[in-house]
Amino acid sequence: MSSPLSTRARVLAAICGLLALPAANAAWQLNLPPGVTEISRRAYDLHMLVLWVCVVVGGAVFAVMIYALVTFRKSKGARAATWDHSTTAEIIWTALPVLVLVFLAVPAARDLVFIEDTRGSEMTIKITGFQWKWNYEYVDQGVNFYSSLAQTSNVARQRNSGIDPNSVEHYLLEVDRPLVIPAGVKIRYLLTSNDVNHAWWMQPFGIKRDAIPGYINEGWFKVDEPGTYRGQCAELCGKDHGFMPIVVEVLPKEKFEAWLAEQKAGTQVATAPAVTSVVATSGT
Ligand SMILES: [Cu+2]
Repeated sequence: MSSPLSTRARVLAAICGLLALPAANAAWQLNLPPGVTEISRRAYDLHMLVLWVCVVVGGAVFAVMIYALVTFRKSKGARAATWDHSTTAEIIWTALPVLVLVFLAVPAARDLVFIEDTRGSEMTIKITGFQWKWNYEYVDQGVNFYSSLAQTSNVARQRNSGIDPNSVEHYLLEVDRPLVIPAGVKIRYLLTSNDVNHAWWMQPFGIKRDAIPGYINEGWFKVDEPGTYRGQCAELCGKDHGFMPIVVEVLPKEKFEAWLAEQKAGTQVATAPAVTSVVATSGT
């Protein structure tokens, strides 16, 4: 049995917990992050618009429902309605949702067209999914390389490695060679796969598109802020699906040009990948 004092203490703790909720929410990142591209920001704005429309519709429906429940109670003398059909009501409850959907379809269609419009891109990168790595080919520059899970993560993930994954920086979100792109440049990507379905998911860019063998999907992105951005394969593609992250390094244009020249000077064409890749051990 708990004493009144401990009950009071528990209530106090609960109140403190509730007060701490806003801070906790920030840590949980409950909402969709706005991302770093125009595409992701538009997706975020559309998401917020739809959310607020849902809030208004939900609020209105519940308000009418609660009003009806409270006002038309039998105990207050209300009688069941005698009519069973109202053309006016049917027109209203059909027309209103149609109007809401049309209102939402306009910005949604506009954003879809924007996302698909690859015109005016200055550079093309072909992205190919492999079990379990990515290949990046700078189509017009003749640069081509594979991007695999970083050794630090790969070693730590092995059974009995004795390494605490929490101690590994960017665990399972680090690669040996990131995709390097220039900031502020519209880049068109061609996406395909060499074996099974993968998906190139760069959440900060607002991109999640399938890489399908025999098909080429197309899209674009433009990142204004230099930095390192991380994503993952988002299509269950086999036993090492969780071990083929994506890292994109966005460099200022001059730095990118220098990097590109360096790549062209070096041995840029990668050799064919080993079937089992660098993650070819037991640890699944
Ligand atoms: Cu995959």
